[in-house]
This record gives sequence, structure tokens and C-alpha cells, in this order.
Amino acid sequence: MTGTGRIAKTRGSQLTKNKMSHDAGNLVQTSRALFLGLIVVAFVPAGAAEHYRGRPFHDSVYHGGPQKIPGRVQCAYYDLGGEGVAYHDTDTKNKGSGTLNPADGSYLNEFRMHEGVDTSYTKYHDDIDENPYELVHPPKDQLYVGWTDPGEWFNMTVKIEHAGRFQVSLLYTSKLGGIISLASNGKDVSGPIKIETTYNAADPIAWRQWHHWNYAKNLATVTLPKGTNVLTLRIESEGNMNLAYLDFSRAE
Ligand SMILES: [Ca+2]
Ligand SMILES: [Ca+2]
Repeated sequence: MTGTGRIAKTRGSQLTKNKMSHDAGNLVQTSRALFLGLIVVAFVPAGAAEHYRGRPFHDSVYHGGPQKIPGRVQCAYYDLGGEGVAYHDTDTKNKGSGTLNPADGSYLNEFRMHEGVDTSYTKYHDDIDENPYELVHPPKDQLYVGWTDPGEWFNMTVKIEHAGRFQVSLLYTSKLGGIISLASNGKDVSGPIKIETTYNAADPIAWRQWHHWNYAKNLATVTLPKGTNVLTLRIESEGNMNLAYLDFSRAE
């Protein structure tokens, strides 16, 4: 190595030269190992299953382990593990559970109320989530992730029955339209997924623009490996989306 040679030439005896050369060689080797290590660290995605510290969601109602593909994957069942591990949210408060939906001892109002991701559920009273301006009626008491902002993401550990291509459909609302993406074990598998807006100017109630539900069938096609994987859903732009569930079906 040039570095070794340069150090050796500045020293006196052959012994010193040899020792210095040896030490410098070790230093070069150590530096190289460190450098390669840093490259490996830099290229191992945050969600990679091998180093992943998040866990499949479970509580008193849901304890089915990793959600299954093909099948329905609930966004509100994003992984346990907290900020920076299982999700990233712009603040530590849940703006739905325990806030908009006051803590009253009920399962739905207090669902994951101490986590940063903002969760709520569909309500049929007062024409909130059963209104004349939505494209589909969502199920009642359907949990969803809302108050979404660009840059936010959450992980969902899934178990995929067979490797292959899957169609992805989504139950959602979107005030402004936007873009999301999906990654598997930290690697993008969808590219940008465009979400059509569900804004309807005819609705006289401003806040209800967040409650015009739609089902986007075959919104994207993704190729997934077999087995347990960490899916990451990321809000790429706009936000203001409510995300209820993703349906994965085999692509023909
Ligand atoms: Ca939040
Ligand atoms: Ca949020």
C-alpha cells in the first residue's frame, strides 16, 4: 500500500521499517475491515428482517402473529417496537386514540393511544364515515392510520405463503391525492404508488373531506419473496390520507 511505503521510508532501521510496515499493514487491514463494515451497515436497510427489532402486533383482540399474504393486511396492526424501529411519525402523540377519540376505557378509543402513529376508526354516527360523498362505505369500527404526513412510515411483519407477484388494493381516503410506496425488508418493491384524491367539492362539511372512503382495486403490483418479511408503507407526498387495509392477491 502507498501509505505503508511512505511511513516505512521515513524511518531508520530495517527492523523499525519492518515493524512499522507490519503495524501499518494491520492498520490498513483494520481500516479496510472498518470501512467495509461501514459499507455493510450503510447498505443494510432499516427494515431488514435479519437485524430488525420490531415485532408483529398483538393485543387482546388480535394475536394472529404476522399478517398473511395473500390476504388482508391491517395498517393499524403495524408492528410493535416504537419510533424509529416499527414506524416513524412526525410527533409522539396519537392524534386519534386518546385525543380525538377520548380515553374512555373502550378498546377502540384507546387503541395504541400511547404510540406516535395516529390511529382512529370509522364511525357511522353523525354521517362521519357513512356519508353521501364517499365512493364506498367502509366497515363500521374499521381501524385505520390517519393524520399521515410525508416522510412517515410504518412496518408490518407479514408471512407470505408463496414467492411471486401480488396485486395490491387499498381501502383509504385522501383529501389531496398523494403518493405512497411499499418496501419489503427495506427494499422498494412498488416504486411510487399514486393515490387518487377523494376530495368532493359538493360536501358542505370541510372536515369530512378526510372521510370520503374509496377502495382502489389493483393499485399496484409487487413481487415478494416467500416467508416472513417486513413490509414498510411510506408516505411519499401530500399526506392527509387515512389508510385502513391493504389486500394482497396473486397476480395472474
Ligand atoms: Ca402522531
Ligand atoms: Ca402521523
